[in-house]
Amino acid sequence: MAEQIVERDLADWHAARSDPALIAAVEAGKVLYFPRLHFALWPQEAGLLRPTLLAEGKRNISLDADGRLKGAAGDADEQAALAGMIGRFRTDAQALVHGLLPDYTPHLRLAPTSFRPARVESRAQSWRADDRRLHVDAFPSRPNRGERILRVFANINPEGQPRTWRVGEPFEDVARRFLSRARTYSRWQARLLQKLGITKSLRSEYDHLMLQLHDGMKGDAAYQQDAPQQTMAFAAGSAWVCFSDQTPHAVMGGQFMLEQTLHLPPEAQYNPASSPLAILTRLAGRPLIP
Ligand SMILES: O=C(O)CCC(=O)C(=O)O
Ligand SMILES: [Fe+2]
Repeated sequence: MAEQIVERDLADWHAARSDPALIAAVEAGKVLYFPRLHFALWPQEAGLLRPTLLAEGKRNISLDADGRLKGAAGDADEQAALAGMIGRFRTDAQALVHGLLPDYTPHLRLAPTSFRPARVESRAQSWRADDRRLHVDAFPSRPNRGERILRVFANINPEGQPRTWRVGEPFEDVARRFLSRARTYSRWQARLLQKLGITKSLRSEYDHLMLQLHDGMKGDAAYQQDAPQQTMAFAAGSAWVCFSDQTPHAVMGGQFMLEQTLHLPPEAQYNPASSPLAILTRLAGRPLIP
C-alpha cells in the first residue's frame, strides 16, 4: 500500500498556500499531516482540558454553525470560555482550508466544531458506534447524497500524548471489497425510514452503500486486523486534515482534540472523479442519487 500520510512543515494556520501535490493527495483520500501546526490555548483555557466538562452521556462538546454550545457541563463562565476556544479553532481551521484548497471556499458549508475531552481508551460502545474500528464516516440519520465530509483535527493534549490512529487502504479498494457483500437498496424502506423520522431526508442508494461500507468494515474482525493499514501517532501540538468519508480511519488512543467539519459538494472538487460518489457510481454502473 502506498503511503497514506503526506507531511508538510506548515506552522501558521493563516499561512497555508495551495499546492497541487497536496490537493491531489487529500482528494485521493490521504491524510495531510502538519506536525508543527500547533493550536495554542490561552493560559486561562488550560482549566478547560478536563473530561468533567462533558454533559452527562455526551461524547463531545460542540459549537454549532450558529455559535451555540452543546454537550457541555460547567458554569456560565466556563461555557463562555469553551465557546471562545472552540470558536477560535474554527477560525483557524477555516483559514487553513481556504489557504490549502482555495477553489473550495465559495462552496463550503460549515458544520459543527467539536472539542473531545474524553480519553479514547475509556470509551465503551456498540461495534457500530465504535470509532476504534476502521471505518469511513457515514451517518445513519443524516443522508448526504455524496456531499463531502472534510475534517480538520488538532491534538491539544497538554501532556504530550499523541492521538493515535490507524489509517486504512484507498477508498476504491474498500469499495471493491465490500460492495459485493452489500445488501440491496430498497426505496420503500428508505421512504419508511424517512416517514418514521429515523432519517432526516430520503436515504439515497449512495447513502445506503456508504453505510454498508461503514458497517461492513466495522463488523468484520478479520478486516480490522488484516486490512492494509498503518498506525499513525499524531503528535501533541499537531494538526491533520482528511476527507473522513473517504479515508478509512480508526482512533486507538489519546485525549483532548479539536475537530472542524466542513461539507463540500463533490462537483466543487478539483477532481470530482475522485469522490466516493463518483467511485461508487462507476463501480455500480448506475446513478446512485436520483
Ligand atoms: O476521535 C478521533 O480521533 C476520530 C474519530 C472519528 O472517527 C471521526 O472523527 O470521524
Ligand atoms: Fe470517523
